[in-house]
Amino acid sequence: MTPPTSAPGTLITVAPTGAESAKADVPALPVSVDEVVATARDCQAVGAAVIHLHVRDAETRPTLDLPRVREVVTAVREATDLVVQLSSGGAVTDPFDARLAVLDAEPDAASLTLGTVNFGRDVFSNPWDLIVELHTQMQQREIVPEYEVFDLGQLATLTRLLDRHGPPHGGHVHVDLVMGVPGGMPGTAQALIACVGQLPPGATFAATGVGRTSLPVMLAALSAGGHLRVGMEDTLTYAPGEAVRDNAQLVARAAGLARIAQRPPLTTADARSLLGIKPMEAVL
Ligand code: KMH
Ligand code: ZN
Repeated sequence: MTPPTSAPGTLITVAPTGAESAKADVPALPVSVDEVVATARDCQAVGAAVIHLHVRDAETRPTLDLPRVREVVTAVREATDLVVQLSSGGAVTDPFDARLAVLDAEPDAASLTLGTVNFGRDVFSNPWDLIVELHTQMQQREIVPEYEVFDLGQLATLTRLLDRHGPPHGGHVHVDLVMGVPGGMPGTAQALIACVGQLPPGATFAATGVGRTSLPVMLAALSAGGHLRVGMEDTLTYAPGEAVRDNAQLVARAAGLARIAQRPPLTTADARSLLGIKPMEAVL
């Protein structure tokens, strides 16, 4: 495909929490409802348009408990205009039925990983039947998927999925390349360009570089016309020897680089239009 090099602006997604880091190890990680809302507000103020949410329980552990998930979705919607994207990936230990059930919380969008991948010493399991179930349930519930790709071959799965089961709700295909996970593709410009060449026609992409691949992936994505995902789910070190202060610090850096690339951060309204998500006033 032709890379979308003339993309007018940059969609910035913040992934503030994830399921992997412990609050005890990373005190700045937002885990309570109040902390997630504060981070969401701060990140929107410096350029984020989408929030990718993993929810924690009162003991700070990752949870897919539906009332808790709904509480966080509602709180973020009340405090911000951000597109609310729930993780359907959860933690590597989460069962498939609980991962599917997060769709009951009626987010604007949800992540949908396109294949099983080694995840450090764990396995992030995403068999074909689960992929199809998530895709078709999101079509029926009018939830926009963000297709998460950890390896090149998962883009072939995306093409097969769209061929067999039709386009996602909203009609637009948006992919997030999650790079640098130990077990997945490396966080390099070469790997990113290989993926861009395999995107379905008309698709947009964002890229996320885990850990120390954050900056090279961000720069490669901007130069290839892509969008950005940053946050403490993926990156805990701002510079060698310097811990990330908070999610807004990462979003502000991404927004600054996007402006230097003359592709400034998209507003939340523009992000909804790009992704095929209904306007905010239609959600509330
Ligand atoms: N926590 C990882 C095992 C997603 O949010 O959809 C999976 C993940 C992907 O973070
Ligand atoms: Zn995630």
